Amino acid sequence: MVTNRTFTMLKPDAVEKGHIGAILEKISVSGFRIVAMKLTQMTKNDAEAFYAVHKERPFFGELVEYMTRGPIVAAVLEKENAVEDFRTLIGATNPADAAEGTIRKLFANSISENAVHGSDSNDNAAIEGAFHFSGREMF
Ligand code: IDP
Ligand code: MG
Repeated sequence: MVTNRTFTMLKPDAVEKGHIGAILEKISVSGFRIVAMKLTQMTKNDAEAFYAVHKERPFFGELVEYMTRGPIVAAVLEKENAVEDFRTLIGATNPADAAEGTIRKLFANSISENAVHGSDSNDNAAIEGAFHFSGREMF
């Protein structure tokens, strides 16, 4: 069993709707330890760089607009099997397809505004965590 880290963002829609506390509670009771966390807002450049892998997708402009419109909560989380277990906890990209009890099922309204981000691999978790936090901000 390997303890590892993932990276998450509580996206602008979740923050706007006042869901920070409820989502952090789900994360905490699911066994994730908070390694780093802050309220921050991405610039257009930040969002274009963070989501560069999607730059050819038709929804890229909408995604950048959404992710920059207000503050997010960025966090690094630690748990055994963190990346995969966190993806299970958040549910499918489209909340309509997300399993009952998942964060997206509970708190998201649409495939575009889906409340929360979760890294898709250990390598991307490290890259995304380092995008938002310096080493001295991780505990
Ligand atoms: P993920 O967040 O579940 O990993 P990705 O395919 O990596 O999903 O997409 C990144 C983000 O882009 C999604 O979380 C969502 O906010 C947005 N997105 C994905 N697919 C669509 C779409 O078909 N229309 C609009 N926005 C989308
Ligand atoms: Mg993804």
